[in-house]
Amino acid sequence: MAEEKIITGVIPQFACQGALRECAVFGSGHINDTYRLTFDDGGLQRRYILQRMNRTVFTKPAELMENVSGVTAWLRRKIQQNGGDPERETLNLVPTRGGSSYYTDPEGEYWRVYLFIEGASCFDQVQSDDDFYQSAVAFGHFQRLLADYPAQTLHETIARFHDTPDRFRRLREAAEADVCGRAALVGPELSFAMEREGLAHALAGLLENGELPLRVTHNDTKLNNILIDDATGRAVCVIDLDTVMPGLSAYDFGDSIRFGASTGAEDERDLSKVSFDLHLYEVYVRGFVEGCAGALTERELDVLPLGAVLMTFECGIRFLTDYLEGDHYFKIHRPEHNLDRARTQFKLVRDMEAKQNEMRAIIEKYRRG
Ligand code: ADP
Ligand code: GN1
Ligand code: MG
Repeated sequence: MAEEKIITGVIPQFACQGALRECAVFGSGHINDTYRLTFDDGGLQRRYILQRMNRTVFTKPAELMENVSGVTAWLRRKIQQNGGDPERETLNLVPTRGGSSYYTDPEGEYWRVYLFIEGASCFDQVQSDDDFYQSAVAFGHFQRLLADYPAQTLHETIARFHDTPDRFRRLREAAEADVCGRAALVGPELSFAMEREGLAHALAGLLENGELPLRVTHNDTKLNNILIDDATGRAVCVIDLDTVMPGLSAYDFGDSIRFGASTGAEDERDLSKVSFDLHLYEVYVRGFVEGCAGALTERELDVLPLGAVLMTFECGIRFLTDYLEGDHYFKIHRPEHNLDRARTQFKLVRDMEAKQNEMRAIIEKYRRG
């Protein structure tokens, strides 16, 4: 059971139904603190997800929750129109008893509650080709459902989130400042990154010159941000909507590949186990192109392989920066966790660079749908 003050101070603020039976730490996200709540409602079990939003990462909770409310209401409507189940196919916020989408506790922590999506699971690594294919269809479909969302109403919840040139600049500054005295420990990793300044700029330029359209994207499309139905094996729901913002389709595609098409875990210490799996990449391309159902331009399809390298590189840069700055952003569970994570990402970047021709050929194979 979690801390007493969550049970007595936070949970009663929300309009959950029944009597609380259990509050347990849940999931493996790197950002928020997540709990699974179990209630007994006259013999009926009701479960919810309670989250303490990370207030260092998300500094404007009202804006963040406005995005989440807007996007989930939009998805709800679309799912209803398509004859789906809106209680399972999108996140559903449970308001506070005062009718707000979130609660601020006396210590200034921000909390929210979602209905728990039953009978579905999240995976930290691909278990079967079909799971990965399903996640690809779902993320593609998600993008299509939001294609006509009024993007100008979305707040930028994290400024410059996928601005890779800016991430690159911040890594250089972190290495120069070297506040923890760790720069000397990461010479090869820093050189690897510094040799690739051109890569950091590759997609940003295409957006600036109008070659790529700005879309509403999820921006954090890793496999464990999708729920797969235990009974049917189909993707049920896209979760973790904190970073839904205008972005490039290549970001969403790329981030999924980064995480899911690796033969090893994101934090694997034995790098011989980490490589980029072209077969899984192909599985994802097939699903994503299908899910987007013709919504992507030819140019967007061209740059998907670049998106994969770039998102992997960017994530490696972010982990390395956090390691140099003293691990204040991503949750860590061991001292060199962020460095281990940076190393897997850079190993994947190298492997993807070597396989760019094959990656492009696979796009050609599926681009006509
Ligand atoms: P983080 O930003 O920390 O990654 P997430 O919103 O992704 O937080 O939630 C963390 C984990 O909690 C997910 O990977 C998933 O396992 C679980 N989870 C989140 N929302 C739900 C939900 N509505 N129903 C069931 N499980 C959920
Ligand atoms: C974080 O929240 P989570 O664990 O789904 C991060 C992503 C990174 C990812 C790396 C808001 O995702 O950008 O790609 O870790 N989310 C945020 O695993 O920074
Ligand atoms: Mg998550």
